[in-house]
Amino acid sequence: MLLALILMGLLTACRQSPTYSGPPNLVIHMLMKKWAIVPNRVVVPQGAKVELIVVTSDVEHGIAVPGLAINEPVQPGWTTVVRFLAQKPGTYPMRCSIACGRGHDQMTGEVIVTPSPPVSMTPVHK
Ligand SMILES: [Cu+2]
Repeated sequence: MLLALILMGLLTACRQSPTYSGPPNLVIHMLMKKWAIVPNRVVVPQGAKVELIVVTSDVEHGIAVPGLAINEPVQPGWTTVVRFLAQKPGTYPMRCSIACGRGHDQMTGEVIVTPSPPVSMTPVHK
């Protein structure tokens, strides 16, 4: 049983998106429900350490952002925490990854990573 848990942990770690150490600097709460992702547009600046805290208000859904290597189940009664480093500017389509019923295909959105300001405008933290 313990071994199974360890193996599951390893498998989870292997398919995670680029993560980071320390606390996030952006925490975004998200709700999945029949049949929407709220908010369906998440805008983060390049370089941000992002934490998505995702819950469902009805059945099991899945939060997937293939371009950021994110795909995690979101189960009733549980909170799914997804961490990623917003490395590359762009628009990343987001969708539900678990067939949840009639309106499953409507459960879409996007994560937008906006370019960071020019180097000269970036505050220096050393
Ligand atoms: Cu779904």
